[in-house]
Amino acid sequence: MKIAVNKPVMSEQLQQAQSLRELWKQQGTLVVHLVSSPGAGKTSLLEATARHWKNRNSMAVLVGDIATERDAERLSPLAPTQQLTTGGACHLEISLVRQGWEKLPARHYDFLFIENVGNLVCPASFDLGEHLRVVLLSTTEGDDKPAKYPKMFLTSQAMIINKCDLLPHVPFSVEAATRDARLIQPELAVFPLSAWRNECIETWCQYLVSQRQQLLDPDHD
Ligand SMILES: Nc1nc2c(ncn2[C@@H]2O[C@H](COP(=O)(O)OP(=O)(O)OP(=O)(O)O)[C@@H](O)[C@H]2O)c(=O)[nH]1
Ligand SMILES: [Mg+2]
Repeated sequence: MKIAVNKPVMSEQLQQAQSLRELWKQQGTLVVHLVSSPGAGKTSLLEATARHWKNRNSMAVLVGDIATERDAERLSPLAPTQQLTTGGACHLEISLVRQGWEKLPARHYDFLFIENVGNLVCPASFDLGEHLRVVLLSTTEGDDKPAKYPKMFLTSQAMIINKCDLLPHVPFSVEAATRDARLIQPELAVFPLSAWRNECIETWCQYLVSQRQQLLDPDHD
C-alpha cells in the first residue's frame, strides 16, 4: 500500500520550537542558544555579558546541566536564571526549555540565553526555538575542533573563541580555527575574546544588540 504524503511531516518538537521562536520574537526577545564542549566558558561569558550590561538591557538565562545547580548559583545574582537539570541526558530539549521559561519571574526580556549541556555533538541536532546559535571554542581545546565536529559549526551563526588570554601559552591558531569553521559555515561571525579578563566583551554585546534590532526590524540598517 502506498501512502501519499502531501506536506512535510514536522515533528512535534520542531513545531513547539517554531511557535516559541515566533512568540519570543513578538515579545521583543532575542533568544541566544550557547553550545560548546564542557568548560569552554559558556557560564563565564554570560557572567561577563550581564556585568557589561548591568541593567541597560534586560536578560534572563536558562542553563542546562546533567547534574547540580552550580551554574544557576553563579548566574542568579546577575540575572533571572532557571537551572534545567537533565538528569543524565546529554542535551536540552524544547519541552524542558519551555518549562524553565515559564518559571522565570517575567515574560518579557530583551535577551533570553539558553546555555546547553557541555557537549559538542548531541545539542547540534536539537532546535530550542532560538534565533541565534552561538558555538564557543576555547583556546585550550585545540584549533582542530571545527573540522572534527562540523555539525555544531554548520548549524551556528556565530563562534566565540574564548580564553584568548591563554594564547601565549597554548598551541592554538585563531586564524586556523576561523578558516576551518568558515569552510563549514562561510557566514559565521567570529569573536575572539576572554570572558575571564573581560576582553572584547563589548564587541560581542554590540553584536547581540544589532542581531536583536535586525530580528525586530529587518529593514533597519
Ligand atoms: N583563562 C581563562 N579561563 C576561563 C575563561 N573563561 C572561563 N574560564 C575558566 O574555565 C572554566 C570553565 O568555565 P565555565 O564558564 O564554567 O565553562 P562552561 O562552558 O560554562 O562549563 P560547563 O557548563 O561545565 O560546560 C572555569 O574555571 C573558568 O574560570 C577565560 O576567558 N580565560
Ligand atoms: Mg556552564
